[in-house]
Amino acid sequence: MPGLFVTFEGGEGTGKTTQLKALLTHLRAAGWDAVETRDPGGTPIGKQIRGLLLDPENTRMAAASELCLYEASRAQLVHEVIRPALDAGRIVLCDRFTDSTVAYQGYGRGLDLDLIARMNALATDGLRPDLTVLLDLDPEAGLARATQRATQRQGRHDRIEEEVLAFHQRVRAGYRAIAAAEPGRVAVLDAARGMVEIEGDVRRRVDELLRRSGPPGGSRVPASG
Ligand code: T5A
Repeated sequence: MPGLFVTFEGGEGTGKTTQLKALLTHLRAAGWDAVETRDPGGTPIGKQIRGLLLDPENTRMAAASELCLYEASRAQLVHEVIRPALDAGRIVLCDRFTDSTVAYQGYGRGLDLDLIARMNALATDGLRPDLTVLLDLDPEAGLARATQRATQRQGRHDRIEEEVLAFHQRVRAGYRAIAAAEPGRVAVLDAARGMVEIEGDVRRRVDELLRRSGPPGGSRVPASG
């Protein structure tokens, strides 16, 4: 039996990583065999590509190069991590996936949406999430959170975070268009609320999906193990 594939999407600082980790803890505590990964990244090759993509010094990167790099990292991630885990019946939680490319490179950069759909299909071999949690937040609020975190860590914004506000607003509009086109897959959650409230919403969606589709094969950790 195949596993279950859940992705977390949204603009900068919307709380994807926070919510993914909370769900992972919840699922593992309940005895599910769940793994986490992220896009771009998640593999040794993907980590190198992520470094290139987010380095704020790479100001001259062409939009087409950017698109190819995101897809290259994703192809490796699906091949090396996601597909094997799903085939083993595990629950996979992924921080960003194909919708990010539609929102950022499609709506944000203005690249052709049909081309992006074909490249996403190539990179994923047609794999689609069972559920996508879309954390929706005003980009100004999200960027403020990202800035606060960067200041705490004495770091700086990455290359994409440094884009102008209008870019991030187009990304948000892109995500909303994706959700409107696929309401069955994409759950839109108001990310301006407190972390615990959002966490409850995410759990309810995932628990409902597990009930509806039945447990993914092999995901339940045996009582003896
Ligand atoms: N990208 C990615 C593309 O352009 N195309 C693609 O195809 C893909 C896959 C990746 C970048 O690449 C772009 C998008 C990105 O710009 P990333 O690090 O994976 O970079 O993504 P980011 O959005 O940059 O991740 P962040 O870590 O900045 O944001 P998160 O994960 O959404 O937010 P999180 O959980 O780290 O929280 C941020 C801060 O807010 C606080 C947290 O404690 C933290 O300090 N917070 C809250 N504060 C108040 N209320 C809440 N509800 C909060 N939830 C979290």
